[in-house]
Amino acid sequence: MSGFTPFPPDRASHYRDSGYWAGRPLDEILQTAATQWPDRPAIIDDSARFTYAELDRRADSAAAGLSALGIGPGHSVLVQLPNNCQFAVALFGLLRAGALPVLCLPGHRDAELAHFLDLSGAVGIIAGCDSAYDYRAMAERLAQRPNQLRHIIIDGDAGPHIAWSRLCEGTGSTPQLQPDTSGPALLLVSGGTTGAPKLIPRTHDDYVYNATASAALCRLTSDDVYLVALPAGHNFPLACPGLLGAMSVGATVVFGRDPSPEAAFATIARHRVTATALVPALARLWAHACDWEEQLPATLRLLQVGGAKLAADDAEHIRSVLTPRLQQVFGMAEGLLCYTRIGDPPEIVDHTQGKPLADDDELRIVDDAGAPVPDGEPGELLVRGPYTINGYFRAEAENQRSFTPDGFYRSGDKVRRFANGYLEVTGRVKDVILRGGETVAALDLESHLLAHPRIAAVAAIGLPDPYLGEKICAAIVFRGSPVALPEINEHLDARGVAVHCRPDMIAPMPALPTTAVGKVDKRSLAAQLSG
Ligand code: OOB
Repeated sequence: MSGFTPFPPDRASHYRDSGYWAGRPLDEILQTAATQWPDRPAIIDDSARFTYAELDRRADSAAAGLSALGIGPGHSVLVQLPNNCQFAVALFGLLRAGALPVLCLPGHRDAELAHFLDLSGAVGIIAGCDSAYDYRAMAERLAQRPNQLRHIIIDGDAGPHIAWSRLCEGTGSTPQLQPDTSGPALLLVSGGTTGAPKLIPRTHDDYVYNATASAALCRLTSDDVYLVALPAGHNFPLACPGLLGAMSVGATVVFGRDPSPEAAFATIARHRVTATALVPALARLWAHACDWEEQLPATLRLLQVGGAKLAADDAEHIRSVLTPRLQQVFGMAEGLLCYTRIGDPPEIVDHTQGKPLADDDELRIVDDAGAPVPDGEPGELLVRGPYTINGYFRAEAENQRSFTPDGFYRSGDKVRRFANGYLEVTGRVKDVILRGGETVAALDLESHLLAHPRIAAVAAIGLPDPYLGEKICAAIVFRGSPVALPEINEHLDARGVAVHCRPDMIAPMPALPTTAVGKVDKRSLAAQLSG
């Protein structure tokens, strides 16, 4: 497939020989579950509940309907569905039809979708309906641009377009395909908060490993109930271990549409949810909500937090009020996953972002000149391994920048590695403020500010300044009325923060802008504050 960079043959044989890659198509996760546990509840949402056998049948019908439209091998299709059962039906239906799903998130809008459409050459879009946003109208706007988008498929009021429910009544035959498992199974979208979003081709081999090895590491079993709280198309709730990992062990997956503590706690209680994944901002909110919510998430035995840095104080708070079984996850759609392990002592769970999933994850931590740094020193993380991509999809220029000649992905993350192999994320290489000749790491300052009891959320960014080059602006969401800068500085003083690393100004905000998965969106924040 043009624009896809495969694993080099020597590493591919090594991953096969060492058992990382099983040569199984991604769809086999469902086939196997439907054979082994046909009557177990597979997926549940507010209005539906399917056993594995039912999900399997529906995926077959969806594949037949898609094939009848002419969608099949060589085609890609944008998927922009909310967290509900149809997400799983669409995902497996597309896989069975041999088409490549492009997993967009409900938070993506015209500019991003147009970019994904142009890059992937998608022939169709499967979109949901929502009272809060008109996804159908967005799909229509996309189709008006010059491209090859021929099929608008809507789950809900389809108007003149193809109704997903009708398509899924497909009675034609389901194609029997044998995909090349070393080729792409699906395209994820990059979560970057800088630069244009990119498409990330994940192969059958690497993604089956990603999901099943994560399920094993988290010790998921068929007794577990996993709640998809983050948008289902994101790598974290999809395959780390997420939906796919849970399905691989015959567990039950509950789709949650509303991650607010009120709604999520009720869902957890109703379905006796045992495991879920959150970004730190949500985990913080859930932990604070324990002060006022009556129904607490008592059945949780695994709370994964990742996607952005979790401050140590927050980790400790989460363990004490939500569940002692907190797991930090440092991951990326491009591949590498680091997890703290079940049974790790609190110091490790609170203060590190875990260690790599696979023994064959090769990590290089390098300085600005590309030379390896000693253990304990921060540097940029470069990685290659059995489930890390070798190139973005159709992005040659970007690939020149983002991958070394010997195939390491330059993550742009700054980390330090301890002697025991665990990592601490210390920031993004580029997330620094250049203030009067000093380089200030934004994440460092943010962690200190978050420790203030009246600060609910914070982002430190540099704003242009005629004297300093950049001045430090802390955008802060306060609990209650804003706290003035002098008092904030006293707090930083008490924590020993250097004077030149303190905010020059504070911008109190009702909420911080976020990306589609709920991470702070600094690009849009900077535009907002400098405009
Ligand atoms: C996950 O994936 P993406 O692709 O949305 O974002 C990846 C980036 C990383 O490169 C890093 O900058 C940041 O998000 N990140 C973290 C982090 N986990 C991710 N930064 C600090 N601490 C962490 N624990 O975000 C993702 C994918 C799979 C599992 C978990 C998260």
